[in-house]
Amino acid sequence: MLSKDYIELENKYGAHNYHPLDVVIAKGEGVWVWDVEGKKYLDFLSAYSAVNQGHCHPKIVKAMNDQAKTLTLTSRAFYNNVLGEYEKYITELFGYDKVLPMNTGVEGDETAVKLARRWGYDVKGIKKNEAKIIVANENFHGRTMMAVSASTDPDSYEGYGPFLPGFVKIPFNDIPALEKALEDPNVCAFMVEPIQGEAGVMVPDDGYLKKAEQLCKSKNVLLICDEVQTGLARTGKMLASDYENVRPDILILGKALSGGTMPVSAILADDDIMLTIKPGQHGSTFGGNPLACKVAIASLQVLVEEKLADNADKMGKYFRSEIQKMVDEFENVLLVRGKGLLNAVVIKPSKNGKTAWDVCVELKNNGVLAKPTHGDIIRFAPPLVIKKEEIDFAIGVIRKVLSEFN
Ligand code: IF1
Repeated sequence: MLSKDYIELENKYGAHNYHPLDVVIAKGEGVWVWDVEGKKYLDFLSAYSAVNQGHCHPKIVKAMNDQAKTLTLTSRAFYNNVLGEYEKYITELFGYDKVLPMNTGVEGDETAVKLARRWGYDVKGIKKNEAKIIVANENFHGRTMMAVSASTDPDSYEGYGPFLPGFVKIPFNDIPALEKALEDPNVCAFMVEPIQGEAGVMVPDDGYLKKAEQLCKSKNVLLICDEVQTGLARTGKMLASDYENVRPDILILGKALSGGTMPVSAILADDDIMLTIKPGQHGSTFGGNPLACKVAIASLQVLVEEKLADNADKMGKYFRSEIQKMVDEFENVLLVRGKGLLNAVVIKPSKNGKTAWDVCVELKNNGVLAKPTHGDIIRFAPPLVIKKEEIDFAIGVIRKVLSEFN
C-alpha cells in the first residue's frame, strides 16, 4: 500500500475530526520520521510536544517492554509494586506532597478543576455549587465538555452546548483584568497556560505569572498551571513556571510524561489541597497503572540525565536568531516568538491566497514536518534531543520555502 491508500482508508473508516498533512508516517527515531515510501523527515511538531525525548527513545522503550512483560494493569482496587515508587520519584522531582495520576492531558485538567472546586468548598468555604474558576481567553485545555466550556474558540465549543457553568473568562496577559476577577469571593482558582500553545505560542510579558501568583495568594485563590504542553523541558526549563520562580498550587503535566509512548498525565499539589478528595470520589481505570508508572519514571529521567531543558534553551535561542534573519529579509515573514523549542513564526498570507498551510505543505515536500494554526502561524517544536546540524538542516529548508512564499 502507498501513502494515498492509507489516507483513503482513514478517510473512509475514520471520523473526520482532523485534517492532517498528506504524509503517512511509518517509523520514528529521535528527531526523524519516515513515511511508508521510506522518505525521511525532520519532525518539527513532536506530536504537539509529547515526543520531547525523541521518537522511540531506547531507555523509555526498554522500561515499557520490561514492564509490559511483567504487569500492565491492576486498577486501583489493589495496590501495585510500581505506583509508590513513581509517586515518590515525581513528587520529589517537582517538590509537591502528592501526585494524582491520570492518562490524557485533559483528564489532568478535569482533575485539577474538580480538585480546585473541592478545595473551594471544603477549605475556602465557598457556598455549595457557587465556585468559579478564572480562565484566560484563547486558552486550550483539551476537548472534554469541561475544556470546551472553558474555551473561547468557536471551533472548540460551537454545537456542543449546554456548557459547564462556573468559568470566568478574562484576557490573557492582563493583570488588571485578573485583579478585578479575583474580587469575586466565589473564585477558587485561576487556571492558565504559562505560554498559550494553541493560541499561537503566546508568550506573556515577563513578570505576568509571578504577579498572577501573588494576586492569587493574596485573595486565597489557587493558581493552576496547565503545563501539559509547556512543561517537561520544552521551553528551556523543566517547567515554564520555573522562569519566574512560580510554584503553582496545582500543576498539570501530560504529553511528554511518557515521551509520547502512551497517554500519561498527572496533577501535583500539596496535602491541604490534594487530600480534600477522599477514597471513591475521583479516579480512573488506567491512571497510575504500573506500565505508565515505569514509562513516566524513565521519561522524566531522560529529561534530567540528557539535560534536555538546557538543550531546548540553547537550540531555541539559535533557532529564533536564524528565523529572525528571515523576518528581517522577507516581507511575508512577520515575526518569530517562543521560548526554548516551543516557537511560532507568523507569516502574512500571500496576495494569491496562500496561507501557513501551503508553507507547511512545501516544508513537508522538502523534508520538514510542521503544523499551521490560525491560517498565519506555523508552530516549530522539534524533539528536544535535536542537534545543531539538524536545526541547520531545518533552517535551510525553512529559508528556501519562506523565500519562495509570496
Ligand atoms: C489535539 C493544540 C497543541 C494542551 C494543553 C491540555 C491539553 C493540551 C495546554 C490536552 C493538548 C493538543 C491536543 C491536540 C492538539 C494539541 C495542541 F494545537 F491544540 F494546541 F499541543 F498545541 N492542555 N494539546 O495543549 O491534552 O487531552 O490531548 O492529552 O489534537 O487536540 P490531551
